[in-house]
Amino acid sequence: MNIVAALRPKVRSKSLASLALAVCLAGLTLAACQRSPSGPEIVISEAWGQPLPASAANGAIYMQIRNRGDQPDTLLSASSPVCSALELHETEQENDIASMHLAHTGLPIPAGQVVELKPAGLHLMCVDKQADFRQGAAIPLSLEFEKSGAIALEASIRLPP
Ligand SMILES: [Cu+2]
Repeated sequence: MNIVAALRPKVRSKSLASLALAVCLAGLTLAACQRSPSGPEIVISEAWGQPLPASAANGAIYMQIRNRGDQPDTLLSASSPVCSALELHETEQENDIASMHLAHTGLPIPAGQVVELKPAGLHLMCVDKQADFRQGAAIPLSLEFEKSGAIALEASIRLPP
């Protein structure tokens, strides 16, 4: 009896994670072995920033951070080769005056949810930008998550949707 046949009765009654493990034990695919059966799965989409005059010192970047996994994760920090710092900011509205402050602690990304960085809310602030935020430009970013590690992406500079 080979190992796949031996495992089959158990696999039928269990989850996909067990199936992945069975495939892993059978040595059929390396990819199945490297994927943990559960955890966060971060997908970042629609990263963008508004076009700005070249003289503007800072530029805001927005995006949707989705966690398709079954465990929470936390955005710890962000960086870009074209920003002196890439800070997580939160905009607050008080008496018709908008002000920004640094969000000091990490940003939780709960399992199965989407955290939206958008105008008048959370954003990443490219401080002392060295890139021109002209329409059509792409700004390289790297976001560091507690469990998922670093995720690289580009934000496109365009008009608001
Ligand atoms: Cu800001």
